[in-house]
Amino acid sequence: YIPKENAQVYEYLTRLLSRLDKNKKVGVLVVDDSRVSRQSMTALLRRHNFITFEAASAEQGMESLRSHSNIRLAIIDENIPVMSGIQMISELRKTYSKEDLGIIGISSDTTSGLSARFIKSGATDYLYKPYCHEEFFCRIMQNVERLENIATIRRVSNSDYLTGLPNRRHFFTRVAANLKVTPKSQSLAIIDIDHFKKVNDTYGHDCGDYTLKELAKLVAEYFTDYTAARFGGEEFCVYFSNTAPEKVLQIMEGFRKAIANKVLTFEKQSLSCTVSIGLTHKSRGGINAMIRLADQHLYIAKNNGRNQLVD
Ligand code: GH3
Ligand code: MG
Ligand code: MG
Ligand code: MG
Repeated sequence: YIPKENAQVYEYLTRLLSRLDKNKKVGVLVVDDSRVSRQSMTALLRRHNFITFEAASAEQGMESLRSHSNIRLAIIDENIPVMSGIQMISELRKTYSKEDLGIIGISSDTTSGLSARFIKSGATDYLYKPYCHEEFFCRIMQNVERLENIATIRRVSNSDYLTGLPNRRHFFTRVAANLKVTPKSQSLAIIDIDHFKKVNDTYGHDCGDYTLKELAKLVAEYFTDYTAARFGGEEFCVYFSNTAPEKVLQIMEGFRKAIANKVLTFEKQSLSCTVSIGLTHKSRGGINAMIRLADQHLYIAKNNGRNQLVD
């Protein structure tokens, strides 16, 4: 129960509760050879709802990271057997970037400039023993929030604000990654809404936005197994790899018909629209060459009367 009378207290407690709720998904690994030290940290972490993992050595810690993908943060003691904490951090950074894993180095040795060496080896923070509980949590929360901010930036920069679909940037990154593994076959389709300007002119810009969002939903549903994005304005694109050209053609024709048969309702008005599609399977010259070809095919589809696909 949160008392509503004091608005400031209410806001603070609500924020705290939502924080505790989010922590339930965050795994924290504690690497320390001293069981007492480990357990005092995990007990504190669990009090704030974190999922905790313990390791007594670098090797155990690495194994734990490999088998638990929910670990976002590792607290690593400098003084552990075989490999030092600093060596372990350097080793981990070969696999886990600072964007994916926060690392807090911890030590009771305050004399040797260890904090600088922690940071240089790839730690995102450090903490000296003995620590007070408040500082412990400040360090933890700062790291967790930094990772959340990175996740938000990633999500926002890869999705289209209006429709929520992946955007052009995401599309190019995904396709470039796929090109590295040299797929056997590739196809690219550009979908352009016919006379979309008329939708805006006749029903208003809000209706235009609504139409784009509804079509984007269909794009997302229809192409879940492929890479689809809002390419810009009223255009969408889909990339297929290792899919037979005949199958791609069939899928795209199916999509064109589904749009033509779809009736949308906006403020009690019914409307429908059609799309023209330019498709290509020729991948010599990379993605940009494919886009050029698909665009040429789209242009032909428009000139031939729209609501059709040109391959
Ligand atoms: P065509 O069949 O030749 O493609 O005709 P068109 O009207 O669809 O093409 P044109 O390129 O002339 O116009 C595209 C229109 O799309 C113009 C622009 O206002 C509209 N548009 C682009 N992005 C958005 C958006 O985010 N929201 C809305 N409401 N309209 C948009
Ligand atoms: Mg130790
Ligand atoms: Mg267009
Ligand atoms: Mg158009």
